[in-house]
Amino acid sequence: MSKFEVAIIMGSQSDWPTMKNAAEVLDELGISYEARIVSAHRTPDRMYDFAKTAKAEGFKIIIAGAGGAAHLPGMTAALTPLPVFGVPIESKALSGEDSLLSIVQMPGGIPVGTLAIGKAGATNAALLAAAVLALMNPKIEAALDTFRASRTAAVTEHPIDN
Ligand code: RP5
Repeated sequence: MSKFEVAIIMGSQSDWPTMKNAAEVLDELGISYEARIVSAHRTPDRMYDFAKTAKAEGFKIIIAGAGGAAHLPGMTAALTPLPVFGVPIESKALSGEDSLLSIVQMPGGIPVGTLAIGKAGATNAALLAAAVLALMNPKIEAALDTFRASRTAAVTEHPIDN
């Protein structure tokens, strides 16, 4: 069994600056994860092997980031019963709209929970994963409550000059 609760997968090393934001949130919440580069196009066999064994390995949730013709989240979702949250990477050519539409427009029956383009999406994918895990884990529930309370407390009532 994997000692990791969440798998963060991405299509390329170039996705890591975005996906790192998911990793940082999971770190802050004390949720174990493993980050892997798994490309639907360049390493399809690796993608297949990962997705087919992810549940048996003990992962509970997969966060998948990809850009451009972003097939990784959908193909992964087709191969595993685990929940898959997709993060559209902000591509250079089309600013991530290509990634977003590639990930979000899944056919009925194979869901990918699609987040926002870029950093916000990666951050929120981790928070969504935490919210699901919190249903079964009181420690994660408490960590998520603390995280949310700290973000609320950080919002000043009135704007200030920076
Ligand atoms: C996708 O192609 C990756 O997810 C990445 O966002 C995009 C570009 O990859 P690189 O050419 O930077 O490796 O598969």
